[in-house]
This record gives sequence, structure tokens and C-alpha cells, in this order.
Amino acid sequence: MTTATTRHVQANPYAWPYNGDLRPDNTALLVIDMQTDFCGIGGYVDVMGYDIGLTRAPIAPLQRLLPAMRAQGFRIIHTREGHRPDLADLPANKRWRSRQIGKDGLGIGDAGPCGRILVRGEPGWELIPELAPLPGEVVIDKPGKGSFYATDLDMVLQLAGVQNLILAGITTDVCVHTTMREANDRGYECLLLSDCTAATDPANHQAALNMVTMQGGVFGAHTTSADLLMALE
Ligand code: C5J
Repeated sequence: MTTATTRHVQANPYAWPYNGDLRPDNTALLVIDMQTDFCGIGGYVDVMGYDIGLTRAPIAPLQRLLPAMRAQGFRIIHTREGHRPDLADLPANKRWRSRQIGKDGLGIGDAGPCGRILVRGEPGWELIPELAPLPGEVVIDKPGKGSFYATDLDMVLQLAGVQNLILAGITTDVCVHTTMREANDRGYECLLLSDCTAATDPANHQAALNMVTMQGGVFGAHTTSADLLMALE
């Protein structure tokens, strides 16, 4: 008779995953939208006048976490938010709203310092070199804030047998949270890494963490990359 071993990460509000079934072959790390447009000079977030020092904060912890998870065989998946060059997949209200805050009225689809903002193939849309995917790692292109909407992410995860999803990237209150909610509704057991995520407003980052912990962990749990690494030792 074989005895199943369990492994938990210290997390808030519960030791994650709920069933202790944490293995490289059933768990993926999703690195969301670490693109120049969200954390580089001249990118979309910079053009909007937000502090890219905030959205760059996850880079260093992710640079420590990624090699450790890769070494243990965990699946790493990256996402990029962006639109077709002809903007056929850009809702008019998304474009209009993005132009309300950008310097000189620049919004999604317009030519900015890093090329056309959030348009596929443009320099600003690229993943930042510090966190470049390794060959063989899946990159999901998404037109929306959530990583499941209008993408094949669910199919990729299902075919790989993934049950647990660890979420990192930017921004905590927008694309990370939308993705976590989408994943949670699909039955994935989710863990958000508080130091490997960031928002354009620190209060929103904290609020997004707090939301996760309500109702016994309504969307899953959150922890730090240090606690995750300790559990993986
Ligand atoms: C935003 C994102 N904030 N990646 N996108 O528009 O969170």
C-alpha cells in the first residue's frame, strides 16, 4: 500500500493547497503581463502617469522564484495583454477609456514612445527581457484583463493535468485578480504571490489581497515567494 504525501504552503487564510496535493505535475505558475507596456519606461503605465517603480517591484522576487520552480519541473506559463494590429479585438469603450488618462490623450492602439500601445508585435507589448520565457514555456496572448477570456489557457491547463495555479505578475487589482476569479470559478486551486504581484496603487494591491481572504478564502489564498520557496525545499 502506498501512502500519499502531502505538502502545504503557509498562506493566508489557509495552508495551501486545501488538499495538500502540491506537485510539479499538477501545479503551474502563471506570470501575468510582465510587459514593457506595464512596467517599462515609455510603456502604457508610464504614459498614464503611474509609478513604474511599483509595477517593477515583482521583477526581483520573480527572478529568484522562476529558476527554483523551473529546477523542480513546475510548468511556467506567461501571458501578454494586447490587441491585433487592426484593433478588431479592441472594444470601443476600452479604447475610449484608455485615452482619458494617457499623456496627450494617448490610449490603447495609439503610437507612444514604445510603439503602438498594447498592440501585438510592438516593442511595448513584449515581455520584459528580465523575465523572458524559456524555450518551450507557453505564452498566452489575451485581448482582455482575464487570462481565460478568448484564449486557450483552460485547454492548455486541462491537457497538462493542472489543478493548482500560482499567480504572479501585474496588476494585482486588474489582470491578476480577474484571472484569479476566472480560474477559481473553473475549479482551479489558486495561490496569489503578494511580493510577485503589484498594482499602480499600493492601497489597491492590499485591497486585492484582502479580498482573497474573505469567506474562508473566497478566491484561494495568498502568500509570499519566500514562503512558497520554503515549502518547496
Ligand atoms: C491593466 C493588467 N491594468 N495587466 N492590465 O490594464 O493588469
